Amino acid sequence: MPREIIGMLDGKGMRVAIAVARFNSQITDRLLEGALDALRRNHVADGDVTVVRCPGSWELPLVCQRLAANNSADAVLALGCLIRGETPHFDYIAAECAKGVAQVGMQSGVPVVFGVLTTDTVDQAMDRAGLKSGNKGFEAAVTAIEMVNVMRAL
Ligand code: DLZ
Repeated sequence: MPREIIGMLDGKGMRVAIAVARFNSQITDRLLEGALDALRRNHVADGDVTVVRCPGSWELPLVCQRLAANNSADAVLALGCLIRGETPHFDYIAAECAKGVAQVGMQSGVPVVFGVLTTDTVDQAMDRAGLKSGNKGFEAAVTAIEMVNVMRAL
């Protein structure tokens, strides 16, 4: 039998930091609610959760970098919502945000989960923030818990 490592969904004692963008806050507030719900359901104590608001998704990597530094969090969530407009802004911000968040995880060794929606329309974003297609904030928080336990087991 191969040795298999599985990250359990138990967040007891885990410290989780959440960076959430205010831009498109009608969506990101729902992502945050979903994330907090998932953390509570998986035994992460409210007192072990830190929420930091930043202006937009562009700023998320820097905030995540600070949150991941100095062993202050076991996992970091980046929550944001990018909706494609008529200018190339979307592509620049989405690319840098994704790259930056990934880099923070790789450089810090702390699981940093990408909970940033990139959609064409507000409706698509609403669907992914709890309306029809689940809540990506909830999913991001579950991923964070699993990853902390995977990394602890490796
Ligand atoms: C400027 C901007 C635009 C056009 N669109 C979005 C968006 O859809 N989602 C988002 O999170 N942020 C957006 N921003 C703001 C940038 O992320 C950033 O906050 C500003 O450019 C200031 O650096």
